[in-house]
Amino acid sequence: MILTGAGISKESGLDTFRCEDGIWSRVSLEDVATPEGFARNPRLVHEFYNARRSKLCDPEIAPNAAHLALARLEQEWPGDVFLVTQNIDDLHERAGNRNLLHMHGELKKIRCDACDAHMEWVDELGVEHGCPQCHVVGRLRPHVVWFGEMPIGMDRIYEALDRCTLFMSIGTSGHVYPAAGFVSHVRMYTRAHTVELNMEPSNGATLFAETIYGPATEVVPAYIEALLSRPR
Ligand code: BJW
Repeated sequence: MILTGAGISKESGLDTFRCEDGIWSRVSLEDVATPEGFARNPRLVHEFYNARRSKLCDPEIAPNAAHLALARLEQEWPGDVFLVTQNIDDLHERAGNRNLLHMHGELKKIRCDACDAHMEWVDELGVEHGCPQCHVVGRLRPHVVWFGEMPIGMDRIYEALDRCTLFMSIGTSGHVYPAAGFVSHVRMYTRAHTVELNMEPSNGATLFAETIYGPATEVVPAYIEALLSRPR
């Protein structure tokens, strides 16, 4: 089982949240990543996600060596490989992972708060847009999980955590729950090996049996290569 966070996409040109130059150094999370912020100022929130969606669609943004290594793992590992990402970008899909869950949603999807329709969306979104299904205007929102909202697929995630034999956490600072609590869950309920691959020790670094630090494009491919070439 693999958990990824913003750090894995940093070398693809996408910003992290809590690094010195990260997203939360420029905008307030209360304003753009809470349902209350969206209710207060939907235009600001749309602007924030429109800019990130447009950047994700820039042809220069592509999966890096770490994403590609995880896709290779899914293809070549003899058992199940389940990838849970906190990222709303689609770089894991573009790299080739298929057994994948976006627990904090997807930037290229939106949903309607009036009729709950979900749809693909790569253009700008605004308060003036009507839902293509129910035609109510102003109730479309990014399909992302904000603070105070329930992350997606938690039942499936905890089932996978309960039966995993290896738990890898990559490029996440360990500040946001429930994802930050997965390693404790695995250690409490399984005998799985736990490993953190990150640029620096995360908030929960001491909970991992093994820690490896460096840029994801270096440490992830090396770790996957070693896993796949280990005698089984
Ligand atoms: C590199 C690198 C390179 C850099 N190579 N590495 C008190 C206690 C406990 C919990 C709570 C609490 N008060 C409130 C809560 C709950 C709250 C929470 O966790 N708050 C904390 C801040 C305290 N959580 C929630 O509200 C969640 N919902 C919830 O809990 O529902 C109830 C529930 C309970 C139990 C079970 C189930 C449900 C929802 C959280 C929603 C998070 N949403 C966001 C924004 C939306 C998506 C978006 O716009 O993109 O998701 S916040 C933001 O943080 C985003 C990310 O997915 C998330 C995690 O960030 P991530 O990925 O870790 O990024 P960074 O920037 O923090 O770290 C990057 C790391 O990479 C760093 O360590 C770098 O060193 C490293 N790095 N370059 C390798 N090249």
